[in-house]
Amino acid sequence: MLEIISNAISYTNKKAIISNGVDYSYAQLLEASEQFASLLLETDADLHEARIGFMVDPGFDYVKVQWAIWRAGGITVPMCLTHPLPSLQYVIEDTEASIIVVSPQYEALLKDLTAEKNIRLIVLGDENNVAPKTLPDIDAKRSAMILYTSGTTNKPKGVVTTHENLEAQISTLVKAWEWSQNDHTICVLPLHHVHGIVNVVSSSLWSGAVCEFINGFSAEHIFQLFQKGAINVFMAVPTIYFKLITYWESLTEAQQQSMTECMSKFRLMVCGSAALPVSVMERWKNISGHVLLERYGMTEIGMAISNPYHEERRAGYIGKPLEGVDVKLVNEEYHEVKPGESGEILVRGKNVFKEYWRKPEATAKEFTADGWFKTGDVAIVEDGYYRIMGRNSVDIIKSGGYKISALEIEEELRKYELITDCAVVGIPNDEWGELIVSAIVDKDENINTDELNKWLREKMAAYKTPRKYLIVDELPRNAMGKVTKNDVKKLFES
Ligand code: MCA
Ligand code: AMP
Repeated sequence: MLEIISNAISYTNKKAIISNGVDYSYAQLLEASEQFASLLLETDADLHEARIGFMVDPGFDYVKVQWAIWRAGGITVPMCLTHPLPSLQYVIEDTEASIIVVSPQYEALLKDLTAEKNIRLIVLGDENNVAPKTLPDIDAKRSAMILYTSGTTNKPKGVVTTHENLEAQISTLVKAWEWSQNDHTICVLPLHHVHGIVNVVSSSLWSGAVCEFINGFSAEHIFQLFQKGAINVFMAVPTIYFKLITYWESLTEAQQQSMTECMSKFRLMVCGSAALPVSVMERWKNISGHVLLERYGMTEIGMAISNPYHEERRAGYIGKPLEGVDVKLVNEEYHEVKPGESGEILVRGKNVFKEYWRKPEATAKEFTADGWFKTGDVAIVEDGYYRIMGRNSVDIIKSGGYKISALEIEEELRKYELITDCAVVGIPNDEWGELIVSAIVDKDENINTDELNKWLREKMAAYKTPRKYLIVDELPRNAMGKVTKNDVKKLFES
């Protein structure tokens, strides 16, 4: 039996989830996911790794559907709730999803597409009651989840993780950060990425803890829930801590004091997905009394490096390799660097994903001959602590904790009639980490960038669209004619 399910059986009467103000026990989660698994199966005994897309709001229903897919032998394909139709269609077509499950408000968006492609569409709330079936026994080596991640190719790739990968990723964190049944966390992150799915929801439910949900980010709502006094574990990206600090600063002195007091009782506060600026870490310590625990991860590997739970959490560093995760730094020839030298982070272990979905060449390219995964991130080790120095590719941007491919945005922009050429880069920004910006060549000089952005938002998620445009006569290029992205960044400095 899958470990997350057998664990849940041992907590049956405990509270598992709070969503929309309603409490749900582990027993309810087990029963509802068994029932839904039976519905997914219809007359089959096993979904045999069919890809099941789902677009379900964070909360009890999300976990019910996720566990049901796993228990019925399918692969979960969580879809982003804010993606426009073309991005969703890409995921649905690429995975060849055979069933799509949606919260009612997403039905209209996907109805025509699913009908046209003959995909079974299940709208939550409309499902018929079916008799519980005997569920298949799932081998941990089977594929469990596909998440889409942007990389150095223009279209996002599906990252396939097995149950064994997920179990390794979760159990390592549960041990390192000492999750227990007494914990109560809140999920404020989107649930189509590892941070929310593995670090928050799965780790808490694996441990018998309570996972509370809010739908969409709101600093005010988060602080209101903190003040109830039950939440003791919090995880977020640097942008969220930045936004919480800004909100806290807008409160009266009495409100600030009361917030500070309630946060001082927390057990743990973690930050990751992008570099945590030392200034944010220090301001948060003044506000909450907590030294944020910064850790480093990636969709393909879950978490790999983390500051310690008990020992020093060093500002500006991502910490030390987690138990069960092998890490080394290498030079361009993939030879290990000397101590004190910087190199690309390579990772090996049960946490490392199985493959990019139906992309054997891309998969092979990202691994060394002896099985180490190439992260593309460059780091250095100082006193045993890893520090991120940068990334191998300028075409990868991290904004608000989201990984975004400059190439994907450029490809879309070039389809806009009035654009002759363009170059997308990320420029440093205190709040977002990096801000996406684009230089565009507009021969006729009549591009209205508001119109352009409106057009782009119909094609891709709002968080992927440039915040600023600069119209230029030509893009900076080197002698070979290649656009020099560092010079494009400089254009925005001036
Ligand atoms: C939203 N906006 C952005 C971004 N996101 N602008 C720049 N960069 C972004 N990433 C813009 C919207 O377009 C909108 O602009 C305005 O901000 C408000 O949008 P809204 O959606 O309301 O934003 P928000 O709700 O304030 O969201 C901010 C957020 C969100 C909560 C920080 O970006 C977020 O949830 N980020 C977390 C992503 C995450 O989970 N990453 C983990 C990946 P306008 O008003 O003009 O429309 S997993 C990972 O990285 C690995 C495994 C790891 O290590 O964890
Ligand atoms: P994703 O593919 O969305 O999972 O993003 C993974 C990337 O996020 C990594 O390759 C890093 O570049 C970045 N990242 C995650 N955590 C950190 C961190 N603590 N500091 C700096 N970069 C990070």
